[in-house]
Amino acid sequence: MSVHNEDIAAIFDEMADLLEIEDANPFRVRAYRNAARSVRSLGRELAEMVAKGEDLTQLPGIGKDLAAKIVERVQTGKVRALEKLHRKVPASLEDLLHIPGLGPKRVRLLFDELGIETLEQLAEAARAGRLQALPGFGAKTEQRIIDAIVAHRTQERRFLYSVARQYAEPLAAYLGETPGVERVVIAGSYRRGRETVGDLDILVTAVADSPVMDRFTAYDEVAEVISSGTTRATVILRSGLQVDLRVVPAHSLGAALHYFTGSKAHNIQIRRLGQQRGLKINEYGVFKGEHAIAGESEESVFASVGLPFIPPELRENRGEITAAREGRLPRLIERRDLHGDLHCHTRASDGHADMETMAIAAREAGLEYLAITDHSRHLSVAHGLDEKRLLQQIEEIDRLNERLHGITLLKGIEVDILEDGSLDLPDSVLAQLDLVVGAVHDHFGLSEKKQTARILRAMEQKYFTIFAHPSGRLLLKREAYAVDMPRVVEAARERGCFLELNAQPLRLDLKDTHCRLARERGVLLSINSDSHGPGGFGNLVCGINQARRGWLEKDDVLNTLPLSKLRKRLREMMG
Ligand code: DGT
Ligand code: CA
Ligand code: CA
Repeated sequence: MSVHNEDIAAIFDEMADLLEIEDANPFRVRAYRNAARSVRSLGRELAEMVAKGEDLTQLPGIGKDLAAKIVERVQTGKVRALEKLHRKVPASLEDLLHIPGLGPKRVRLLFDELGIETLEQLAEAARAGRLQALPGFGAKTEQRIIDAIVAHRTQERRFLYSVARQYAEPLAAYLGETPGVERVVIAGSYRRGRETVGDLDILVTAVADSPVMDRFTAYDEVAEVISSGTTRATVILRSGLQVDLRVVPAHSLGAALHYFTGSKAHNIQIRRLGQQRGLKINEYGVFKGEHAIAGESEESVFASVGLPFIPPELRENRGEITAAREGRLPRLIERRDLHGDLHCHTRASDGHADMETMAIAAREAGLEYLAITDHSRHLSVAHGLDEKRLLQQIEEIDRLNERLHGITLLKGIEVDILEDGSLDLPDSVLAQLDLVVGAVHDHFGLSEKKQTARILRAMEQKYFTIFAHPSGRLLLKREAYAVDMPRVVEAARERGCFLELNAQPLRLDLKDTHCRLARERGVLLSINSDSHGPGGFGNLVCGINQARRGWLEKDDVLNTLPLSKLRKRLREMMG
């Protein structure tokens, strides 16, 4: 088991963070920070020094106590003092420390008073104005925290899933062509289908003398080799994307796959279950004493703690383990379950293709129906349709449907929700459509109360069918507008209308947790490509990823209905 200096430095940093949250003696905290810095600047591997029995206390910043922890880490693979701290302080609290203005004391307070453990929860609480109730937090602090979270997110350089995929798949294929390589799997957040990924974590099984490491570092997209050893290497691609590669023995693949797929929070829970059964679970296998009892497949790892296989998308420690134990895991939706797409654009507004081209592309994507939903007049930058042009388009769709085979076009519009919550076109014309997709395209800065009221009012309109990209966010670019999403979900339930899961990689809007909320409240989602050209239907798979992360099953999604049933459902809704 190779231990690198960075592993040890990271442990010391982590311990310093956790001790600070615990309000420990500042001298102790500083000792850990100094040690981390010292370890990082060493010219040689600590593991090697340990193996040779050298005296570590000779190193700057390393006393007897810290030297013992290094030895413990190298020889046993763990540090008991860190595990003890983790039992007291949730690991995600460390992330909160990276927000300027949030010191350990405040992090502790947020956790104790509001149960905030993650940046996500912090952002939500701040936007909801709940921080102001805490001593020492005012409206200004709250705003600063929101801004800082935004800055922090863009700073840590993440890649859209769809971007990462462009680099990941060719690299995986390249590695797969190496002599002696048996399997290549991209694990980590990528395998969990997260909307953005920080880096790629690739696992490979190979015969002993496979040149896979050399081939990896020689890959022509590699800009920098950060580290490379016999079983692990890290490179930065020219794109800036970091890739971690690990070569694991075939009999450990399941254990490694489970470990490196994460999430960390999920892994910790699984390991805990193992501990309760006297098992040690790590990236090498599941061990009873010295004896490996599982680890070749992921199924065997789950089975060792009495669980069925949990799909990667669910592994976020959001109740999937309990659900698995109780046999309540969802049967996740798949791409082939989609029968149609209810949101796309043509040249009539801001699309790049005509209606027929879009229809044929949708048919080739295996769809049975496609709703044409160009923009409405208020969105003048997109050359939105007024009443007259929309009526012409309706006629054009009728004519086209007579000619087309294997695909049916539905009549729709992406109508602007105006500032007061009214719709951009009159009922008299909306009544002639199969469906009406409503969207917010301006006044993003309204207060949460006003924005929510605006949306709720729009949803009450007689011909409102689907609320498009409900939060308005653009990943890594623009935060969601302030809106009370649980209220919106509730209103959709009462009104019997639908919410969109916009599948554009930059949107993926609704986000996973809100998809799940909608499912729990019985509100159907429509997974729409929002295509602006014939290539757009390929994005549906990104929407499916997101839906799976939101625990959605086929029956939770409107456009899994075959056309006849969809029509019936829409007619009921449109009165
Ligand atoms: P990312 O890259 O930020 O999008 O997210 P992940 O989930 O891919 O995280 P990454 O690349 O840091 O690590 C990959 C997986 O390895 C992670 O999901 C779980 C596992 N892992 C990494 N560090 C730890 C750790 O300290 N403890 C445990 N239990 N698992 C870890
Ligand atoms: Ca990763
Ligand atoms: Ca990684």
